[in-house]
Amino acid sequence: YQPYFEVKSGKVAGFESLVRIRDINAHIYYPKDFIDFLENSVYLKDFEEWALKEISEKIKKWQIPISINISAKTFGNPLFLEEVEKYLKDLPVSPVIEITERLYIKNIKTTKKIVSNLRNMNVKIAIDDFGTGYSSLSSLKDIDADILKIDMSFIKAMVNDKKSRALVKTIISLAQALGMKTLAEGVETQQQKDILVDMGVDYLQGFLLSKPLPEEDIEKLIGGTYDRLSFDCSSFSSWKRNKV
Ligand code: G
Ligand code: MN
Repeated sequence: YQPYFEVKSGKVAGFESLVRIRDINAHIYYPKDFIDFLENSVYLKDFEEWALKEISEKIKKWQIPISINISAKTFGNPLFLEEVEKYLKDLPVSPVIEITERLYIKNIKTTKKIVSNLRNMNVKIAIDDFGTGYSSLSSLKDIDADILKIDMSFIKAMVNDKKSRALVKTIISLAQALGMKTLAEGVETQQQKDILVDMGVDYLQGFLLSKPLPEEDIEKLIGGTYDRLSFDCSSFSSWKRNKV
């Protein structure tokens, strides 16, 4: 679970759930090592059902929004909406489903219908990797989402490149004008953070603030010290180093 932070309050606003496999030798496998296999295997359905159930339980337990990344293959499957209804509908705190901009734009009519169904179940929508691969500005008006996640490549490039900076600034203003929140992905340096805060981004996520954490660490954090999950009073990473 990787925390993301609200700039206005400086506090953690939610977690993005990320899957890792730990084998018996404690070796960690990342999605890039297994996602293609999984998506084309008979295990996909069980895996997804497990993931949705897990998120639902954690949201109820931790009382904080949790995002889940959904692949194109799953998103297009008619059973997907049924499973979301079973596990994520009308939770006390809204879950967030992340889909890539690519997927959204590729099949805009179908996607819009599914998204509207999801939103009726009180599920929020975030657009992942926003800005990559498509002419995003013209497609923005067709996207019905709660959060735009600005791709890490822009966050990296904007520090030394004026044009990238202008692009990030424009994405943020446009999103604001269209009633969407913005989240900067992959924030790794203080300089990136300062520029983004100055531009009015709503949320920050990245190694500067926190790496993804195992469930056990989140449990420890939630245990009474929630208020310290803030980048204003103490950076989350240093808090972790001192306390855990
Ligand atoms: O595509 P998506 O945004 O879902 O990818 C999230 C991935 O990005 C996770 O695997 C996470 O570990 C990684 N990640 C998160 N924050 C950072 C960061 O600050 N720098 C880098 N290089 N990777 C990050
Ligand atoms: Mn994501």
